[in-house]
Amino acid sequence: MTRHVLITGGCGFIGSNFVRYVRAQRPAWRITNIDKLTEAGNLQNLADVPEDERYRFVMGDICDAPLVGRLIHDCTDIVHLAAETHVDRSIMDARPFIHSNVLGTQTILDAALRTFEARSSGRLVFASTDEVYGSLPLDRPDLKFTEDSPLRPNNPYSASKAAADMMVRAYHETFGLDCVVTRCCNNFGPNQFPEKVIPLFVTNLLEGKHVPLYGDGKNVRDWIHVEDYCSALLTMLERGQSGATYNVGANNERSNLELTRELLRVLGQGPDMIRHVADRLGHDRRYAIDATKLETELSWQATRSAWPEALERTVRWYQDNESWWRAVKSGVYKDYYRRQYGLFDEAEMDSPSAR
Ligand code: NAD
Ligand code: TDX
Repeated sequence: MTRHVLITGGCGFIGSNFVRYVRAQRPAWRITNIDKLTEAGNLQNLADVPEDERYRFVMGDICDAPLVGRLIHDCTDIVHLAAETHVDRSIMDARPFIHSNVLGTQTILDAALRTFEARSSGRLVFASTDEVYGSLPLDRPDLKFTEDSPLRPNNPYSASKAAADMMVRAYHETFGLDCVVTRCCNNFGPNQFPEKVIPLFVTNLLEGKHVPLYGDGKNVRDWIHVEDYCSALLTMLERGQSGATYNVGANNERSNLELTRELLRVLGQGPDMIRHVADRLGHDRRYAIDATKLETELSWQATRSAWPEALERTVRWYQDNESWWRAVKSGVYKDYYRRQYGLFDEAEMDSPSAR
């Protein structure tokens, strides 16, 4: 049977790259993409993907149980990426994070359970994050997160992802639902919403603006190119062990100051463009991923993440796609969607009769 994958959050950064990746790698597969088109979700990210028998877009909220049930009924598998994803926003208001990340995941799990159990087939791949492990100290470079590290989320975003991650585990353990959990490090690449550090800094520099570096700039992140994460997602969908959790990383740790200096170098600008600003509350010091399990059990390798090439390619993408990020930054697409579709009222979504 031809696979028909439900991708949630397919209009976001990773989702849109994954839609394109699956279409290129598995041309026979069908894809349905459900996305609510939040600030980070953008139909322009898939402007080059026509809707046809291989690809369908549905604007909707993953908390809408009847809609999600209908969509899953038509699908063979789910890659669940939809989420509120920006840590700073979660510090300002945690509620949407509980709605989409926790309630949304539970809605997907219940619908998957009903449909896949009745059919005795169907897999759910869930994008958790390395942030669920909390933070590592800067003075212990020997330490990395393994799949057995305790979950110690430190901000509302990572706490909501940890809750969802544990719900996925519980549905596997309790009901035997075929699930795979992936915990990946920081992604970079094309079509990333410019509230995340790399596209924010690159586009600010292209606009002649300063870049706001939080705190002392010594916080460390582990960077993977989004195409490598897409290949990991596909690998886990096809060959991951049911019930397993896999870390995904590319051994590419950099402090934020090192990252900023690298971006300034690529764009030919000087350190005077850095503005040291107040630190993020509860700012995790260091993330570092040990991806040995995925590499050895599933023979997966990161092949597109090495710096400086991968970072230079990414900067070039933003240079070549100025109209995309200028429109995103000015909110032009949001006005378009508001006219075209009408915006969802969160309260309405809690009601099963909403649709
Ligand atoms: P993103 O913010 O760019 O995209 C998220 C997408 O989900 C958007 O298109 C948004 O409209 C959609 N969405 C949000 N709430 C929804 C809802 N209730 N119903 C339907 N759609 C909804 O995020 P991203 O960076 O592409 O991340 C995708 C997934 O990967 C997330 O689950 C995130 O937690 C995880 N992840 C991201 C990274 C990273 O570095 N970007 C690293 C590890 C894990
Ligand atoms: O303006 C900024 N200045 C700054 O110094 C921003 C936006 C960020 N930073 C720092 C904070 C972090 O140490 O850069 C680092 C990266 O920040 P983000 O891009 O916000 O990513 P992070 O908080 O590390 O979380 C990301 O990786 C894990 C994604 O946003 C999550 O969705 C993913 O789960």
